Amino acid sequence: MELQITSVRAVEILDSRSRPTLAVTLTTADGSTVRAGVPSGASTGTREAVELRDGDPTRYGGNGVLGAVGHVNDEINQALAGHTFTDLTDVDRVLIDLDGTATKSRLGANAIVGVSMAAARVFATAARLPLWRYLTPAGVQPRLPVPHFNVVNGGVHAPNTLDFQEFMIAPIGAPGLAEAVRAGAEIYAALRRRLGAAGHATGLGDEGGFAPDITAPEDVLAELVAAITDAGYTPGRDGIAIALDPAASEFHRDGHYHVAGQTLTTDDMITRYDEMITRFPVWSIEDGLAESDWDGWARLNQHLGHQVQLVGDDILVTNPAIIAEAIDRKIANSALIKLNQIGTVTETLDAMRLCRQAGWTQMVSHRSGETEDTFIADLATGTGCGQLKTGAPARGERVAKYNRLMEIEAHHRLPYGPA
Ligand code: 2PG
Ligand code: MG
Repeated sequence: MELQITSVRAVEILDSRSRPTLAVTLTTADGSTVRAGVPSGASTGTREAVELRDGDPTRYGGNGVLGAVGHVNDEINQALAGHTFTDLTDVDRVLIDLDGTATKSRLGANAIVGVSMAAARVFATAARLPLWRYLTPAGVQPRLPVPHFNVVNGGVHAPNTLDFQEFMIAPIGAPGLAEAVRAGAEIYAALRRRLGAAGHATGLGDEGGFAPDITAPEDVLAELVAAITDAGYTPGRDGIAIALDPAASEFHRDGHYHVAGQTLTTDDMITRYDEMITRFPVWSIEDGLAESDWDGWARLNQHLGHQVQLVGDDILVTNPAIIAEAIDRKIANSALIKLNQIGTVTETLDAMRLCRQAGWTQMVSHRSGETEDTFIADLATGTGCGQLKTGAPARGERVAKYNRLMEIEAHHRLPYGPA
């Protein structure tokens, strides 16, 4: 299919944390106009593609993105407008070459990923396909992903005493997506009642989960199991499982892990996780160790990889080269997938293909700073990876993605569940 781009434009908008980000609009000669909103993380991996910020202290505390917006409107628009493309990979290739750096630091990964997402949308529109269908690789069965609802927030996502960043509930045993969303919302309501009754604040963290002043991760896990039961569901892989994202790089200092007032070694952490998965229905642990602790990750995977999913986020940053090395060194069995960590849709799909070929699972993910864009719901469905995390079943920018999944399910007959 041939498609002529006529213009690419960006404007500065706000994300869900009130920080500037980009909205990109792309138009084609046949009259299509599509839009993409760019997400932004807080607990970022050091090897992520570079998010370009202005650093001008007189605007948004230095967080403005007018430079990145300017790159879209000038250089990127000049490189794409008036040109004909046959494929998304051609557009992404132009973007990567135009930037010319390994980390997309010149034009900004935030500028590039917005254009790449918009380009994917416009190719889907031209092919008269839903976005998820356009993103489906040859030979892959699309499926509706298990939503991972982040119902308790800590770490850098909430101003509370909790060191672990994310506690998620995953309705693996639900009969379908809409029933999974219902379970998530009902358990979220049950958890609010429990926390309120125990005298905890029920204000929300960045991803819409509650942010109580609980310190020990095990105490949160006990509350989750109780809330699942209160809401009438069964804790466990046949019903509602639990997933963790401790985001351990954030509490790793001087070679040690600092959790709930304790100073722990890598092997102490592995023992702690071992005890947690014995006591609680935890099926997935993301960033259980720090991104610098590759040897620790290998031991963790050796010890627990046959029992739980061990997801690399900060350590892998959706980067195909790093994922290839991680597969080789057997340091995990799953990758978190975030478009803006690598900066183009094509490279994101490459990362997911590598995982599939190695027998690794994948979980598509939002960022803690989000827009109302629902691209990742289609990405998770189209690639058939079976897992999506996009916050609590609350707050518009999170709910938009879950709502998109419910609409896809209502209009298409697709399987549900982990791949
Ligand atoms: C994570 C993400 C998303 P952030 O660590 O997995 O939940 O957080 O976007 O802040 O990196
Ligand atoms: Mg993470």
